[in-house]
Amino acid sequence: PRSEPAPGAVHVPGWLDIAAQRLLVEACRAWARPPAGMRHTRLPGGGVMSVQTVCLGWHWEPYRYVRHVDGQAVKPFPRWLADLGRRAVADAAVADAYGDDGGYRPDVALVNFYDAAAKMGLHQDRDERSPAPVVSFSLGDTGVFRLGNTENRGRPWTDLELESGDLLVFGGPSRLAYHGVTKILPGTGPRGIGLDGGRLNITLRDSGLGD
Ligand code: MD3
Ligand code: FE
Repeated sequence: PRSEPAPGAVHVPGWLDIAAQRLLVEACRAWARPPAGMRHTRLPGGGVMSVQTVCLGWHWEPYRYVRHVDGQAVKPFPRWLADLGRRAVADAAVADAYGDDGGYRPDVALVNFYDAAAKMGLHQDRDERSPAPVVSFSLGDTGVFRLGNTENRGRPWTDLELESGDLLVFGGPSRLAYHGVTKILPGTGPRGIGLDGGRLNITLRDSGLGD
């Protein structure tokens, strides 16, 4: 089952089976540990995000990518995660924006953890210097995801529930759409993936910064 909630945005429910979800949760647990572990991102305006984030490959420091956080090197972006992202883009059949020479080559992952009260306001992801798609994997409790338009934070938007195991790929015209997470539905995640409450989301991106 595949749906296209907006041009270039592809949703594949249940793309990750329970075994794959369990492996990703286990990987997130290791990535979350210090040094350069999971934290609430501080915004330049003084706010603090309710979501907690750990970055691989490059660290997202609003609003740019850097290699270090608190003086510690960012954890590496593993090859197996790039391979998973390539399979995801191929299965979703979204143009990878690289032409025919090898496919999607992400070098950054942002891992977001949402407790029952966490939200993410509508925003655009404009800090990557590449037109390549963003790949998102959802794990644990269901999140209500709002996909807006490319012009502003207002309507039209489409709300969709992202469940554990779902794949979303944002390419083409959707790449610069406003989007956010309006709420988490506690107690909806599956048993057996090693996540006891809350929602994890992993996004893969190409920073466009090279090595
Ligand atoms: C649509 N994360 O980390 S993932 C983010 O569920 C972020 O944690 C949300 O937005 C989360 O920046 C949403 C889905 C997603 C990610 C990137 C997009 C949707 C997108 C970029 C463009 C359009
Ligand atoms: Fe985003």
